[in-house]
Amino acid sequence: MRSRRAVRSAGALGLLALTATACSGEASRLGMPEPISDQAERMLTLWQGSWIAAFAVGVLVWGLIIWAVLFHRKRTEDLPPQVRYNLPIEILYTAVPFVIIGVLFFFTARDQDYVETLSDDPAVTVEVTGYQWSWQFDYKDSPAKNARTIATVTGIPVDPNHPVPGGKPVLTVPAGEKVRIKLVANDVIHSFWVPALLYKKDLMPGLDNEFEFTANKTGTYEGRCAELCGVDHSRMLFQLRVVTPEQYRTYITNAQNAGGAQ
Ligand SMILES: [Cu+2]
Repeated sequence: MRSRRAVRSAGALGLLALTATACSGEASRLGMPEPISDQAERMLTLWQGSWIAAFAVGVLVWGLIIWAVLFHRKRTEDLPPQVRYNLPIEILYTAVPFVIIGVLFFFTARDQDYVETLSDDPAVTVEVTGYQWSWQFDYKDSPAKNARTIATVTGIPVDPNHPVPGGKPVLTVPAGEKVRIKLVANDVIHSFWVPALLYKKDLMPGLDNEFEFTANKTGTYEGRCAELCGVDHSRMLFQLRVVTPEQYRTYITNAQNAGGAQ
């Protein structure tokens, strides 16, 4: 009787810890950075939901183990009743994992669809070219293939141990507007990664990758190449700067006045 109570309070404690974790900001992100786009928020929710599902399965399994340890210990030298199989239980533990996989698959497919959706008319299109070992950001007047470049930012490799202020190329985008990122590589495979977007995508020679996001927090966020692309891979640093739409228009106008390049 006492051990049954112990199991119950252990379970309650576990649930309490889980709830407390889920309610306190940073811990509730379970290792993810603070999301700064609509798409990133969706990714975070998927991540948290997957962990809750995993914890639920974990609690059930730990509970069964503890129950077996406490209530089915060896008490005598007699063999316990030998049973071959229990059909309902066999069916249950074959079917339940499929149900779990089905649920995880459903939410993953739904959210991947949302995150990978491309609109017909993004407010801003930037062609991002990765090269050994930096980035070029070409602001385009439309997402079309033959679009005109209206401004360009070309980066140089950064010393990751001694980054100088202003040394990283900056990708400037407006908050609250759809931004299309077209990913281009002409030498080797790179990967565009801004941790705060909770997203990364490869830049592959000969393959035109693209994605969209809508930033919802202004600020400056670090970005880097996430594909080992050669000896100076670690120098492929950049920054994503999210500004207000007004600041963005001013930025682009100034860049255009400066000859479309800076
Ligand atoms: Cu790279």
